Amino acid sequence: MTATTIERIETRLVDLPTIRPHKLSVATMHGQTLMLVKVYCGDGVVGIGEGTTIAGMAYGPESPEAMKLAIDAYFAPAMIGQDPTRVQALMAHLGKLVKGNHFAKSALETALLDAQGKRLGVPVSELLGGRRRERLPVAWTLASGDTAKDIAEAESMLELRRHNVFKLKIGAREPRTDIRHVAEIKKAVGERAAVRVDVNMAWSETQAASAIPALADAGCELVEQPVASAAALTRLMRRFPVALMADEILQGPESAFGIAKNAGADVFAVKIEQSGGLFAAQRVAAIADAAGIELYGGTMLEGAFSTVASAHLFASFANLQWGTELFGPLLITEEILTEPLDYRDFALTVPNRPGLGIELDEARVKRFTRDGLMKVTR
Ligand code: MUC
Ligand code: MG
Repeated sequence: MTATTIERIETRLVDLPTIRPHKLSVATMHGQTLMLVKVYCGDGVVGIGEGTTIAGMAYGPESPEAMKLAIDAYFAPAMIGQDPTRVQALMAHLGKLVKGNHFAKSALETALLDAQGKRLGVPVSELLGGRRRERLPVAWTLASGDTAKDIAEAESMLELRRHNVFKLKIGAREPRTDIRHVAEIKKAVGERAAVRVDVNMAWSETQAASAIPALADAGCELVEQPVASAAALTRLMRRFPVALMADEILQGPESAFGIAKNAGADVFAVKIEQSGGLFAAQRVAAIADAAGIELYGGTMLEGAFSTVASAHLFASFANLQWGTELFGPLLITEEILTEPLDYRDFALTVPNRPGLGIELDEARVKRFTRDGLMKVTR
């Protein structure tokens, strides 16, 4: 392979509206901001990565703006002149220079893998060990905040054959009100769809202990991150006839090991950004497999680039017992790709072209890009 180096890195913020308000226990989203990063290499190959958060900084410590700043000021200067083909070595080098910043690292690693796949003529899934499946089941989140609207949305998703697994965002209201909401939705969809909930850490341990049995009685099959701490989640384990899933407490391989060691979850929601990149997320999955913990492909409500990067990774997992929730691009009103992703028959098709296998529609994205395109060059 001819030697090449990284010549230029560009970042930009793209503000896109959502199809409806998306209500979580931590915030209500009306739009989504994508931090897109382009890595230009000397051999003419360009890789694209994405960093996205949920409701700015309401969900976690990073924001799209902070990712952009971290890349412009710290990561990019350290990457210029480096070999982009040694992805893991370069990411390890950056890991020594910059602590934390998992989301920014995930965006950069995605861009490097996209570039390397294009360079070698293989999809990113093949750089991760090879895909084991071409299509991934995709859950949809019902989060309008209104039971009747959520039921109508679920019905239309079933009619379209787009989703038959629904995750309900609860935790902002009294548990009693939320339980009624879940029961009504499950009653409406019946056996046609699975219903799960995500509490986003809103409950105390005692609230969780009294609400989870009622959720199980209502037909809910999975409860995601009901409480904030790993210790409390561990104490809730094995007490209810419903699976418990870790999300926010899963911040990469070390935390995964800590939870697995204590049998602290039935399921891991693996997210590439929260894990600190695709390789870190792969290690999280390996820990889960070794511990007998089941796997679910999570999302940060990402746009197409991070969604597809996640899809390449999840397609390579040995186990993916709970499917995925890679619906982020469908929550956004605008198409940012030259060719839309293929969502049908309750699944997403993993692109099969080199790299991520998707192409940014530059003209379209330009309309939504915040002013000021920052360039860091040699
Ligand atoms: C989360 O907490 O899992 C995933 C789906 C959704 O609606 O929010 C996200 C984040
Ligand atoms: Mg969650």
